[in-house]
Amino acid sequence: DLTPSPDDKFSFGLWTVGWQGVDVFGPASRELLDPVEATYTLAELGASAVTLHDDDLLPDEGQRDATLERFEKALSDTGLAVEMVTTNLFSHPVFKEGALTANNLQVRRYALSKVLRNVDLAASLGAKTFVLWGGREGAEHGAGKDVQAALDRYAESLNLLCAYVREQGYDIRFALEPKPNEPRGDILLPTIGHALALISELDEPRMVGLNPEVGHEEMAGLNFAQGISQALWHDKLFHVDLNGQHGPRFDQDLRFGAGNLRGAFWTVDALLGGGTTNAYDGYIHFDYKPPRAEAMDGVWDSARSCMRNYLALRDRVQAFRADPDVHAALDAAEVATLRTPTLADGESLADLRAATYDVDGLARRSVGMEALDQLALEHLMGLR
Ligand code: GLT
Ligand code: MN
Ligand code: MN
Ligand code: MN
Repeated sequence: DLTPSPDDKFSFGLWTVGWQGVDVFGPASRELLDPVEATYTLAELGASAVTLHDDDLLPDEGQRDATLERFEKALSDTGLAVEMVTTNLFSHPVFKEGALTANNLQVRRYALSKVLRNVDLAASLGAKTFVLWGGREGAEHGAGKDVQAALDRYAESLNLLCAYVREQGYDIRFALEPKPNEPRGDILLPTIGHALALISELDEPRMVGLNPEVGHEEMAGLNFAQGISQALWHDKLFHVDLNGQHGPRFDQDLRFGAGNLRGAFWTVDALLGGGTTNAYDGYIHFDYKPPRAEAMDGVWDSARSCMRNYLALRDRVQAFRADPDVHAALDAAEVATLRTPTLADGESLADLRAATYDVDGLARRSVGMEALDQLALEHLMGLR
């Protein structure tokens, strides 16, 4: 059944369907979408939650209370949750040279104050995840950015934010979203791996995890399914941004399933645990941009398709994992054998060194990977 249900925990950024199509070459191609209207429509389509930047919902300080009241009514009318909140630290020209890691001290202080205010909003809306995407944290030039100082300031901000959340008693964790480039020429924390390494240097690493985005890792030529599997292994997959991308080029933010469809199959498999019991249990969050050429009908079609494609792929992945031929192929490929420690209990390295190995026979052995992968493709193509 490809109809979204609350158990599927589908979630959309208000900025996704709300994107007006402004790009580097032209102005908006669509009217402004009222975020409260968007919330009602997303609920009708089958979403369980929405996410937002401060500025998506509350661009106008004078309207703040009135808009919040309308939005909270929409949440209670629809039963939708706000599961994640994030801060716009990239649109306003004040952030043109960075936000939390800008060279300018006043900009950094302003950025941190904007985040703090938004953490309070997140707590009041019940969001448990707070995303930080540092699109403007980076550089186009060499000497203009002291990268080591910038990382000190990134860590400082995160440490202050964690301490603040703890002091306030908020039930919130932070999730860093890596991206290699765009809008900055080179962004700090460009990949999952870079972000994981920074987290391990923080005062309270347990409060900070990741919000990886499919397209961002693929822009860097990386395998998203492998990346989020490593994040799961570190217990750091706090959240996810699903979308589509055609290889290394500008950030396309296609609807989920478009672009690298085979990658999307393995992404869903990885979220479900990739044959292990360590699965992702958060919201299935879509962060995409309805193409600029579409009118509003196309916007809602693309939102529907994100969920439909996820459900279709989940169905294919589950059929693949349940197929007895796949089980046999997994055995032939010795996939489960990798779970056996290399040195057995009670053995010493001397035992391992003293053993004899049939090196030529091992070099000639079958690995069965093509047969296994073909089964996956056949499930993906609907041949099985
Ligand atoms: C922006 C960016 C996304 C981030 C959002 C969170 S904003 O649209 O392109 O990838 O997830 O700040
Ligand atoms: Mn994103
Ligand atoms: Mn993106
Ligand atoms: Mn995006």
